[in-house]
Order: sequence, then C-alpha cells, then structure tokens
Amino acid sequence: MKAYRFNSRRIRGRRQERAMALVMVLLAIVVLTVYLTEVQAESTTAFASALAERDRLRAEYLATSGINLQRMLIASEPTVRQVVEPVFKLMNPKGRAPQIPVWEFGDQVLGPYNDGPGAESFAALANVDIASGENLGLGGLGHFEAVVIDEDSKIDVNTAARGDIISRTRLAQQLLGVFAAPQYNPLFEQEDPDGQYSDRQSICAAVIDWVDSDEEREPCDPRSAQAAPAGGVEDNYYQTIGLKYFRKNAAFDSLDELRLVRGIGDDFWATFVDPDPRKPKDRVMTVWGQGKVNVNTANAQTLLAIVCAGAPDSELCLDPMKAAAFVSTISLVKSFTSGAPLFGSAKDFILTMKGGGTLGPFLAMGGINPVTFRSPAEMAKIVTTESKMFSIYSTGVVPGQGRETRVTIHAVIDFRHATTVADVATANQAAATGAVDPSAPTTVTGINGATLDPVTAQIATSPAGNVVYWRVQ
Ligand SMILES: [Ca+2]
Repeated sequence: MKAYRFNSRRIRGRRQERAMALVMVLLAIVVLTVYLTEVQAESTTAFASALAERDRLRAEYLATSGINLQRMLIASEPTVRQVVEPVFKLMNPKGRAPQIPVWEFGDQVLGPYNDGPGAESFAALANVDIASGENLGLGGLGHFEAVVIDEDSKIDVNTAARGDIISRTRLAQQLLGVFAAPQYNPLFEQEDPDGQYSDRQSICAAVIDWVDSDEEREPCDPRSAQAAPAGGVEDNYYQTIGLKYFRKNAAFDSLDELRLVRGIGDDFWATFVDPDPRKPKDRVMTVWGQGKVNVNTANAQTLLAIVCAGAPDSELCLDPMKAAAFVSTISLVKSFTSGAPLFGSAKDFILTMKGGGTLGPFLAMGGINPVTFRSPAEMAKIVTTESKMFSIYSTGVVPGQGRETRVTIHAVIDFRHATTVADVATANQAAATGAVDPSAPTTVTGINGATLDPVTAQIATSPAGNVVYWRVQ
C-alpha cells in the first residue's frame, strides 16, 4: 500500500516535469517565431526602402537627362531656323524667318535618346534605322517625359520690378487686358478671400505695388504714363486687415507668392493665373519672362489679353461673344499650322490685328473686325516673336514590381546670353588656328547692364543657357 502510494506520487511528479518542459519548449518557439518575424519584417522594410531610394535616384537622373536633352534641342534652334529661312523667303521676300518653336517637337525629336517606343516613333518619322545608332536610349531603366513651356508666352508680373515708369505702365496695361472681359465682372464684385472688395484697378495696383521698389501708389490707369495722375503713397492695407506680412517691394521669387497679394484667391488664380496646374501650357502669368510676350507661342487667352492691353476700347475686350470668337479662331488657325509660327515679327502681328497680312482675312472670316491700337509703336514694344526664357517640366519614370517611381523636376533656363552652337564652333576653330587668343576677355553685359567678368561671361554665354530655377518635386 505504502509502496504503491510512493510510486503514484513519483509518476505524478514526472508528469508535472514533462508538462513544464513542454511549456518551456512552446514558450521558446513562440519567442523565436516573434523574433524571427520581427527580423524578417525589418530586413524586408530595409530592402524595400533601399529599392525605393534607388528607383527615386534613377528617376531623378532620368528627369535631369530629359532637361539636358531639351536644352540641347532649344540650343539647336538657330541652326534649324537657317534651314527654314529660304522657304520662308519664298513666302515673304522682305521678312526674316521668326524663331521656330522646336521645343514643341521634343517628344518626337528626342525619341531615340529615350525608351523603345520613343525611338520607334522617331524612326518612323525620320525614316531611319535606329538599330545602326550607338549608345542611344536609356538602357531599359525607364524613360522621361519632358515638356517645355516658354515663359515668354506668359504675362510677366515681375516686369514692374525694373523700377521705371514705362515698365510699370506696360504691366498695368497687360494686367488690365487680362481682366478686361465683362464676363469677369462677378470676380471683382464679390468679397475676396480676406473679406474685402477689390476691383480690377485695385488688384492691378496691388500686384505692381508689391513688386516695385518704391512706395508710390500705382494708379493702374490705362492711359499713357504722362497722362496718368499720381496715386499718392502706398497704404498699409495688409496691416489694416490684420495680416502678418508687409508689401514686399521686390520681385516675386515664385509664382505662388502672388497668392499673398491683395484680392488674389482661388477663383482669381483659376481664372487669370494658372487654370490647370497639370497643364503649364494654359498658364497665363509668369515671374520669369523678359517683359515682352511672344505672340507665336502665347495661348489664345493671353493673346486676347495682349490685344486688350493695346486696344482696351476694342469690341474684343467689351463684347464676350467677340472675345470667344477670337479665342476659337486663333485656336483653329493654330491647330492648322501645328506649331509653326503664325507671325513673322511683332509688326506682322500688329498688321494682322488691323486686318492685314496673311492671317488678317482669316480673322475677318471668324467675325473679328480690325483692331485699332492706341499706339502701334508702343504695342510693338510689348510683343516679340523670340523666346529666351524656358521652363522644362521633366518627369523620370522607373518601372518596378507592382509600382512605378516618378520624380518631376521643374527647371527654368535663361537663354538671353546664350551663344549659338555655330558661334562656339567658329570660336573654337579660330582659337585652334591661333587667329584669336582664347583667354582674351569677351565683353558680355549682364541683366543690370554691368560688364561681366570673363569667368561669369563664359558661364553666362553657354549655348545651353543658364539654370535660374531648379525644383525637384
Ligand atoms: Ca511698392
């Protein structure tokens, strides 16, 4: 009896030990599983983020390639123009060929330097065999999508920063031209985002006073500079309505800064500044122009604003139906010419608006009567057919498993001092034959009229232009 009791106790003890061992083993397995899962998750995340970082870097460099190739294309324009010149002379023996917007054809022309489909479309267009070319394309790592917008096709709100009364008056005329149409009346009659009321003249004056360095109030009078009455001293509008910032009295650094100015809210922005941020071509205003608008590349709305700047009493600026007819006729003519310049020169544009030239009859067919400009000479000074400031929006695209990495760069390139590729070749040849001393300083004038030192001059005259703005998005 006693022995039996001892045995059963021993057996029970062994069972308890076994149960404890099982618990320990299970616990160990659980701890190991959790640990391993953690390690795996961590290493997977680190791997995925390394891949994402790699793809982002690749995409950024693809976007940069797009920008550099577009700069090369813009730099080739004078050469293209020389080729077109004889054809243009046949149509107009007295005139010279205007700038050809080669950048509009970047997609096709740069195809071979991009991915497979781009190269194929170029091969079909130019009837060449791409396979015989060497070192073309991006090696299947991805592609770029680059769009070039010439900033000279927009109205430059920084024109007033030059500080002279003529520049201020020119900007005033252009802004009033943009705002002119009667269908915009509600925008200037309702409360602005600050709960204030700002009519056309107040907003025009607010933009100019923000940019110009002085503290004189801009009258924003559509009459000439001499006839316009003095506006007195700039007020403390922004402080009066409780805002924490002051009028800048200096040029805009970016277009977004325009939102700080009196009366500029979302409705104003969508109507007069940037109707669709995804379509930079539709943008109306800029902070990077030369102060003149390129009538060959400006969109129909901007062109109408320019006409109204010079002829505010024209029916185009007073009758919404006539304005709509102008916009649709210009858009139609542009679609026929598929990017080729419409006007040979600034004078040609003025002649066309008066009903003359090659295009005048087309405008008449569209129901648009000849426009009488207040001063054709002044008008010729605010329009041009030559763009020098370009925005390049380039997106690098890298395909991945189940995802795609996209990086967009917006660069603004200044071509005002750029020498042509042909000039560089001639200079190199002259230096090689000893005809010219390459170290001799060249005289280049900067934006402010000062002579640049030789090193700056060398950089400033690069045929590929100078980067004045660079933003990775
Ligand atoms: Ca000012």
